[in-house]
Amino acid sequence: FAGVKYTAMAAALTAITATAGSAEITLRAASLFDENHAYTKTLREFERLVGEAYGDEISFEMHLNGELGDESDFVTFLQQGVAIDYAVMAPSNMAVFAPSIPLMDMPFLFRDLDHWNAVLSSDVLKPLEDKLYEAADIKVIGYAGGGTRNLASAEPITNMDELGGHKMRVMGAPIQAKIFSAITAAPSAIAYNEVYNAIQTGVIAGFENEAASIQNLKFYEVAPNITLTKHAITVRPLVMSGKTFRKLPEDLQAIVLEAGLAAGAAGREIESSEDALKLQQMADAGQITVSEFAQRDKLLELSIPVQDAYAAELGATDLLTAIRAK
Ligand code: MAV
Repeated sequence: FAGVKYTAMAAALTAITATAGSAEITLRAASLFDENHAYTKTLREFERLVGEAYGDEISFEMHLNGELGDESDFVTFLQQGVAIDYAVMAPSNMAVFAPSIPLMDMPFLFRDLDHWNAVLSSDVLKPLEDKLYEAADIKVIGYAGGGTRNLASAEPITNMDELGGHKMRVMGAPIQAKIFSAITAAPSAIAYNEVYNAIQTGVIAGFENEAASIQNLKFYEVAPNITLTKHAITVRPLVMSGKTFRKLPEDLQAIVLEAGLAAGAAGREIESSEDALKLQQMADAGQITVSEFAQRDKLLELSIPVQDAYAAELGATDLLTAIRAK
């Protein structure tokens, strides 16, 4: 991995290049996935919209398939203003730089897709965006996401008994580990690009993820049991490095903000509308076995006090109340 980072850093030195006769500004993005994933489609839509509005003086580069590492690498790049200029990111993978940002994707935050939609089409998350910009110099320019996260495991996990002590990977934010501990699992934070191997070698027994990513990265090969805990509907900010954003001409900044909102909305539409279909495709192909979780209400009951305590610790109790009230 050190090699990857070194190359990425070197590439960064050629960041915004000016060459007579060619595009003057190059914006670089990274995706964990190939062209079929909703995140990559979101990023492509952003390219299309910005390109259309700004013309020939801009070009784009995209690093696919996790070529530049995973989101914990991307967030460092964005914070430092090197290697990439924008990406779609899980808030829980930005916790190192902004401890409050994972509030927007903590498990059991949204009741359903309508609630999630109401939150994302309001400005209730703005205080968290401001904190991210202040603490990490990363600017939210739109929101993608819309996948429902479920448990994926080597063996079936269908009730509280089977969940007790279940060794599973969670994202790096402490609130993720706290909630999965509260629901009695045994979580550990492992880098996303090590999850497949960790399950294959038995270091962990499973993880949790949404259909689009399970399908794109073939996680079903090692974790074919999907339990419909439906514990999260993903909120995935489309973010730009503040260092990049401030260097852009003003007219381009306005275009970027508008394109970010629109590309995010398009991405949400794609991922949320394809979610059930992707689960079905994997089930039909014999790649996964889908089970209900017998006591989902219990999971919710165990999680709420942990959410409350986290919000209180951040001084964000009013914000959590406002999100719940949407
Ligand atoms: C899924 O691939 C996405 O939600 C992505 O944004 C996350 O980083 C990843 O899961 C993860 O669990 O880290």
